[in-house]
Amino acid sequence: MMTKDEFKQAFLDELDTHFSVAIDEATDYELFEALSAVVRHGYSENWRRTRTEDNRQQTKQVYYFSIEFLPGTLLRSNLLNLGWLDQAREALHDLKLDLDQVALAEPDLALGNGGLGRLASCFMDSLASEGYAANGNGIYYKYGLFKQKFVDGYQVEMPNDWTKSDSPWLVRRKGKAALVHFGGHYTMIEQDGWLTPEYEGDQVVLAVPYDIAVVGYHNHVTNTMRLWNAEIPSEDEIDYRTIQDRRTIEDLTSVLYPNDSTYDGRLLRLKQEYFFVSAGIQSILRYFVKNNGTNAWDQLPDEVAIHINDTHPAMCVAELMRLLVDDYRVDWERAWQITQQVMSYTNHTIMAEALEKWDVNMFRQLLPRLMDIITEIDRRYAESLQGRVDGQIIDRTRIISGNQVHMAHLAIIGSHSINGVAELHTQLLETTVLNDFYNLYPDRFNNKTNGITLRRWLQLANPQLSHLLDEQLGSQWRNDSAQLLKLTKAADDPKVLNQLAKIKLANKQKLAQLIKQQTGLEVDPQAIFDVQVKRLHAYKRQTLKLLHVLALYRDLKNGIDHPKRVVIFGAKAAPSYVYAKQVIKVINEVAKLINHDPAINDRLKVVFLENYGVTLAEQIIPAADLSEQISTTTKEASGTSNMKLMANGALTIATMDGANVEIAEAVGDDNIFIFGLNKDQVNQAYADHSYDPQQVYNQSPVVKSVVDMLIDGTIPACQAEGKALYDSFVQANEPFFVLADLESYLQAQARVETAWQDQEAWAKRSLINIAHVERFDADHTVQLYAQDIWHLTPLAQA
Ligand code: 26Y
Repeated sequence: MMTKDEFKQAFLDELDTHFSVAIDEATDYELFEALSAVVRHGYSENWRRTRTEDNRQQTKQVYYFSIEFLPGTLLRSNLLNLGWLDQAREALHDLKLDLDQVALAEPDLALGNGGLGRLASCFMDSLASEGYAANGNGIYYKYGLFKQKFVDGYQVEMPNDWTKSDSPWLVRRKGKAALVHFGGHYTMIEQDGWLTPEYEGDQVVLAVPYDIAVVGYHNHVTNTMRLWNAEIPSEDEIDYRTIQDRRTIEDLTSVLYPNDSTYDGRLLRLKQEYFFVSAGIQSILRYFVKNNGTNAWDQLPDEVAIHINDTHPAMCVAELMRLLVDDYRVDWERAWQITQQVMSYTNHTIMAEALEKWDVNMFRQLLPRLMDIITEIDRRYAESLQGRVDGQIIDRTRIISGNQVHMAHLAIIGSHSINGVAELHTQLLETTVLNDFYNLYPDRFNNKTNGITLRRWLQLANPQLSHLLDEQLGSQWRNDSAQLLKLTKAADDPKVLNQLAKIKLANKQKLAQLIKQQTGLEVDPQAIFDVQVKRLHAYKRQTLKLLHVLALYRDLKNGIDHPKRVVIFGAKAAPSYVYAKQVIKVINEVAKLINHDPAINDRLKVVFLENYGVTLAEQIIPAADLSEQISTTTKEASGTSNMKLMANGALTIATMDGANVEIAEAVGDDNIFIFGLNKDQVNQAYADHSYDPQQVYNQSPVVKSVVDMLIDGTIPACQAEGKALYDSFVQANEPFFVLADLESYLQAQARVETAWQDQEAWAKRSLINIAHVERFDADHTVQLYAQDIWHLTPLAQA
C-alpha cells in the first residue's frame, strides 16, 4: 500500500531523477513518464515473483496467441489495479495537477483493428485479475492502426508511429530472443538414427521480445504480454550483407495488416503470422525444457495451454509439431496427441472472407518444412476417416484442398476445443459453417460468450456511476460483478433514478465539450445521445443508421417534430475497403448538411468523431443514451461495444444478432428495442434467394422517399458516393438486407422516442441494464475458459 504522501514523494523523486525539472516546467509527457516510473516500481516485484511463483508451483499457464492487441492506455488502469488510483489522484491534486489531464499525454497502444484485439486485451486484464498465470503473445508492429482524419469528408490514413514516443511500459528482452527461418530448401538427413531437416538458403530473422506487465486487480499477480519484433541477427549468428536483405527483415513487423490485395502483401502477412507463432512456441518450449528437461513431453499439456485467437495463429498446430518432431525427436503420434491436448481455438466470424486460406505454392515457398508437416497432418487426418465417413465430408474438411491451405481446418483438427463467441454464433458454427466438423467432433465445440473488463469500461471510464454503485451496493461489486444485480432493488427509487440521470447528463456535458473541441459543433446535452461505434463494415450497417438520420431530417423539414437527438458515429474503414469509405463520405456530407441547416435549428445533430479507438470509446460510451447494435442478423459474431454501452446504462436498439440476443434475455423485452429479420428469416432468404430489394423499394413509400434522398440532390458534394450506396441497397441479392429492415428499424426508433418522453422510466430501464451486466463481465468469461478449455487453477495468492 502507498499513502498519498508517499506517492507524492515518489513522483517528485522520479521527476527529478529522469528530467531534473520542477513540476511547473515539466511537459505533460514528462509528468506522465514520471508517474509511470512510480507505477513500474509498484509492480516490478510482483512481476518478478509471478514468474518465479509459476515456476515453483509448476502452475499450468495459458499462452494467448493473437495477431491483435488493443490495450489502449495503461497508466490509469495500472494505478487502479495496484490500488493506487485514489492516492495518485489526491497526490497530484495537492501538487495542483489533474491526473486525468496528465493521463491524456499517454498515446493509445493500438496494435489491432477492433473487437478481436480489444477482446484479447480485456482477457489479459481479467486473467491477471482472476489470478491465472496467463501470457499474451503477439507482434510488435512499428506502425499501429492508422490515425484517421477526415479531409473534405473523406477518410485519410496517417501513420501511427507509436514506438517513437518510447513507451515506458515495454521491456526489451534481448536475452530471450529466438531465430525464425523462412524460405530456402531443406533435405532430410539421418542424424543418430533420426531424420532431421537440413536447411539451405533460408532467411533467418531474429525475434526479440518486448514485454509488457499485465497487473492483476488487487492481487499481487502480474502477468506478461509479449510482443515480438523482427530484427537483423548479429553478425556472428548470420551475416546479412545487402541492404535489400536487411530491409525485408525490418519490414516484417512494420505494419499491422499489410494490404492483402497484392501477392507481396499477402506474403508479408503470412510471414508475420509464422514469425510470432514460431518465436512464441520456441520460447514456450525453451522454458518447459529448462524446468522439465527433454524427456517429459507428456507433461506438456499439464503445464501449457496454447490458445489460437481466430485463424491468424493457426500455424501454432504445425509449428509445435515441427519443433517436437524435428528438434526434440518426439514420435509423430505422441507429438500429435500432445499438440491436440495443448491447443484450443476461438472462431470470431462466420463471414467466409475472414476465414483465412493460403495458396499452397506461396506457403511452400515461404515455409517449406511447415508445408510438408501440414501435408502430413492432412494426409493422416484423411486416412483416419477413410471408410468411416462419407468421402465428400472428408474432402470438405481437409486442410489442403483446391490448392489452398485452410487455416480454420488446421486449427480445428489440431485442437481439443473450438468455441464461438456468443450463443447464436456458436449455434451457427455448429449448424452451418462448421457443421461437418461439428458432426465429426461434437464434444470439441462449446460456447464462450464474450465479455469486457468492467475495470476499464466502468470503473475508469465512468467514475461517477461507480461511486453511485458504491453508495448503493458497497464496493464489493468492483471485485464481483454479481453484486450489481442488487441494484434492481433501487429500480423504483426516484432518488436513485434521479442520481443516475444526473450522472448521465454530466457525462454528456463532458462529451459535448470534447465534440466542441474536436469539431467546433455545439450539441445539446439534453438531447438523446444516439451512439454507433465500431469498425465500418457493410454488415454492421452504419448505412441503416444513416437512412434513419435522413428520415428524421426529412420529417423535421416537413414540420414533423421529434425529440432532440445527437447521432454520434465513431468508425475506421480498412484502407482498401472502398464501400466503407464511401459510407464515411456520405455520412460526413449528411452531417454537414443537417448541422448547418438553420431550419433544423438544433433538433438534430450528426457528429462523426475522427480516429475512433479505445481512448475515444472511454469518453463516448459513458455519455450514450442509445446503443446502436444493428448488424444483419447472423453476421455479427458477438459484438462487445454492446456490452460496454449496456454497462454504462445505455439502452440498446438491436437486431437479434450476436450477443444482443443474450442482452435481450438478460434485461427483458421491456428494456431493449428489438427489430428486424430474425435468423430463420435471414437464412431462409439466403437459401431461396427470396429477398427482392427492388420490390421493397417500390412498395414502401417510406423506404423509397428516404433512399431517394441519396440520389435526388438533397445531399451536396457526394453524388458519386450517394449513388454507390443507393445502388448497393437495391442490387439483386443484396446480402445485408438494409431495405428489408428499414421500416422495422424506423418503428423501433419511434418506440425509442416514446420511451424517451418518460425520463424516469428511461432511467429505470437504464438501471436494469447496468444491474444485469454480470454475464458479460470478462472476469466471468475467462473463468469459463480457464475451467472448461485450459484447465487452469488460479495461482495461490501471494
Ligand atoms: C483475415 C483478416 C481478413 C481478418 C482480420 C481481422 C479477419 C478477421 C479480423 C477481425 C475480426 C474481428 O475483430 N472480429 C470481431 O471479434 C469480436 C470479438 O470476438 C466480436 O465481438 C465481433 O463480433 C467480431 O466481428
